[in-house]
Amino acid sequence: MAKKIAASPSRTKSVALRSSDDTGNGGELHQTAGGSHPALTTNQGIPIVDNQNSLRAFDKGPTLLEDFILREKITHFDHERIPERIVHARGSGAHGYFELTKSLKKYTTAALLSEAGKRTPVFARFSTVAGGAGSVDTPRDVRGFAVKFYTSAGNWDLVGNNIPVFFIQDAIKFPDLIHSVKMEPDRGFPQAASAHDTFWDFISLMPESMHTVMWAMSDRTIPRSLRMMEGFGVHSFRLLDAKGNSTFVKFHWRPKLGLQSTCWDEAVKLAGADPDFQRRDLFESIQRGDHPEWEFGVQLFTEAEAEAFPFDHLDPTKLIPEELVPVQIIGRMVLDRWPDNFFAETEQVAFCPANIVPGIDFSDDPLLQGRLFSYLDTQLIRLGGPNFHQIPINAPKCPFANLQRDGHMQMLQPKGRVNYEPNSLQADTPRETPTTGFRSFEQRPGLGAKSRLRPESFADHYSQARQFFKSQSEIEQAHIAFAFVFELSKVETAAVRLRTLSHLRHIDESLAKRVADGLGVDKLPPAATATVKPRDLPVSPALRLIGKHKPTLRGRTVGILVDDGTEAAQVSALRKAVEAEGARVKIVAPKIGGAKLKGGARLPADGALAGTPSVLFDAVAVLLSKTAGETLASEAAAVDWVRDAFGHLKAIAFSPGAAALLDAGGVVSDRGVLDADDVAGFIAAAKTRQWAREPTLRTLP
Ligand code: HDE
Repeated sequence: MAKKIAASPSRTKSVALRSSDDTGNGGELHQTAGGSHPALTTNQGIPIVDNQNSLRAFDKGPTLLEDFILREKITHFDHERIPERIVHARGSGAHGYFELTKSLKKYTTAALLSEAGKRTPVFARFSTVAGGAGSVDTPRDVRGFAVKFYTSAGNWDLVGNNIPVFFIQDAIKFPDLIHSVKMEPDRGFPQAASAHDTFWDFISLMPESMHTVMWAMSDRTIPRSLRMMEGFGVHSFRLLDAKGNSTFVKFHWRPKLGLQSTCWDEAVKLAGADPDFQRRDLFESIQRGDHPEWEFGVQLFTEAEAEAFPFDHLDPTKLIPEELVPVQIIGRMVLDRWPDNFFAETEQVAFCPANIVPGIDFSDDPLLQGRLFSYLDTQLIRLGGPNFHQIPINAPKCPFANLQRDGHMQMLQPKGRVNYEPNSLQADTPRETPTTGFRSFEQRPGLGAKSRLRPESFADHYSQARQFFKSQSEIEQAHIAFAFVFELSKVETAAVRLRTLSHLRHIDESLAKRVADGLGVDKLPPAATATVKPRDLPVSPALRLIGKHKPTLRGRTVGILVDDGTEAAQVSALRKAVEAEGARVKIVAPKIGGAKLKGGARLPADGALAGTPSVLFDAVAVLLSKTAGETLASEAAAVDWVRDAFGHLKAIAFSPGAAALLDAGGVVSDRGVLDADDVAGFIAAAKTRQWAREPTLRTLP
């Protein structure tokens, strides 16, 4: 016979306190070692006596169907997942506010854009596009940059990306694009990667994708942090004034910390070292009060100005260079609160470009027009019915009322007998607001034939791709060439590689040659057929990433490798200087318990060497005694630590005792490798990557 085991730790250790009314569980508190807790109940409010054992017919006997507590708990668990987003499944979000610093009253009636100083609550979600919800944070991928503004006139969703253009011109191609980049259907891999045959097969058959592909192969798609990337609304929108006059607008987000990307090798290693690298970075920065911030900018232009652009601004594969229409900064966004619950907020937030407020309107960009349909449709399947707007994260923070009723998961209990309009039976039913309600721009299009034709003004697929490449610095051009070689080297079908090269010839002949060389292609294929001959547009330095890097350590992290015998004074001098710059220090030691510094004090570690590679830091210091330096020179994790920091172009401060380890890691002297006593020199070097080092250690195409 089975021995009777105490059913529940909380039951055996606790004393149940009955509230005075004794009719429900609400007043019941259990006193446990941890303090007072509300009573554990079923979803029907029935107090649970034992949360450790299911109800069985007899000792070692079968479980009874009658156990409604077990069935409720397991059933709820079985239904805990909802379909993940078909794109942008992997994402991290946070609450904050938008503050208008410059009024656009002249152009728009939108309250959030007209009262300088006004703060509007926001929820922002950043995402990768291709990977599943459980995929890693650092693949090469476009990042989503979606912001829900809870304005006083309803919710406005600006659902953008971290690059200003898109792969396709017409919404009808979106399922094809996404199918091509996601896992291949027969084999179910690769996860979160564009480096495979189906993506490049599709792309190389879509000349319109070439401009965005250039961006995708640039370091923009391997950002260092979500706090260090730009955001773009991509499409043109309209601002409408009180008379209904329209001004076109493109929206921009600019990170306060400047732009920064990882090196490709670093991004790959980060995927293993910390799959949640960017989510953790966002979480930790908010938790410690170092609130991520972006400036909000607009490019404003009239219809007549748009007519004179050398491209069609309604084509989402084109951008408007800042040199042509400057970006005016009109506000800022600060993210200052992590969600209480990831699922309830970040997972259930439902963005929709069709959520727009009076004073803003859509343009006729055919991609935007398709999106206006897609997002509501996807939420119906993802969140299960038409009442998802009642989920707290999606509900407007201003009053909202209409006569829509019922449906799955209706949470509201409307009163009265009237659920139609017009009506006369109930005085408090909602009515139209003719003066302040949402109005569309009164467009009077000259009617052409109903057709499925692309406008001729969308036909130039190469000029802006060429402009982008020519506008990059040498380092960035080399990285783009490298990314093409890397991605195409993963493509098994030689014809697809050649077809891609045939497009690159229109963008830049030298780029095509470099990529061909990197792939081992001896003879370039003929250039692809171009409907419109590519033109040379003026170089636009604003398109550079490195140019937008700020020489700052703010928001960055410096890793210090220590071991027994490390000089305490050296650690504290460095820590002081790094923290004074607004950066953090993390101590890494062979053991998590830390190291016994010279003089005897133990310095606890933030990470153990084996699990805390240098890819997690922006700059590093190796502060070791001679004995420790020599011992660690034969420890692979330590050798990799310094080799990678050097290879990823980071500043390295070192104590003389670290020499043997630096030698083992192939670290050679350059302007970014500094004596730890030169604290000022190290801080200056740590504010940027050591670009001059790159050609000495990596063969770039
Ligand atoms: Fe999306 N996109 N998209 N997209 N998109 C979705 O909506 C879609 C496009 C973007 O953090 C889906 O709620 C179509 C451009 C972001 O929750 C879906 C087309 C841009 C997010 C959808 C596009 C975006 C999405 C999937 C071509 C940048 C994540 C889940 C017409 C301007 C939002 C969801 C979040 C999400 C459709 C193109 C950005 C399926 C049909 C262009 C940031 O509705």
